[in-house]
Amino acid sequence: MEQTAKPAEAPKPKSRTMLLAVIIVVILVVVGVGAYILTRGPSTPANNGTPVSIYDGRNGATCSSAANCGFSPSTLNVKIGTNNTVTWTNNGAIPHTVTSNQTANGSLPSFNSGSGGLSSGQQYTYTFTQAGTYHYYCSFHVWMQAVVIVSS
Ligand SMILES: [Cu+2]
Repeated sequence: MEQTAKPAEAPKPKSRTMLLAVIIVVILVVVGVGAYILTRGPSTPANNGTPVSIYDGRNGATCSSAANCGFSPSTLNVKIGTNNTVTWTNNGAIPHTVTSNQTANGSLPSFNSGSGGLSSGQQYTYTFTQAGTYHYYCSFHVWMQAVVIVSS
């Protein structure tokens, strides 16, 4: 009776396996906490300037005329150094823009929330630093028009 002797298996050091397990757990915890911090978002709105609400959906139509959608207040008075940072919030259902009307505003500084528009719930903030009457509109729905009157 001949049996090949099994090669002696090297005993696995238990402490090494434990260490590996601990390292893996630590990595998972760090990644989990990191992902939580990155995805929870700010607890308070980032933009809290003088508020203007963008609305739509009135009279059963999303935004077919000035009767359905617009900016509220449609005329806003602000004073430089007091409340000249304005935050628009899209409280409507569809995207809108906040776009200065340079034809009406002439050489006054321009502002624009971006060509892609603000989705529902998104905000745009602009600080007025020069006195004047600023006409603006939504580039998607040009009948949405409003004014910010800035005094020094
Ligand atoms: Cu619009």
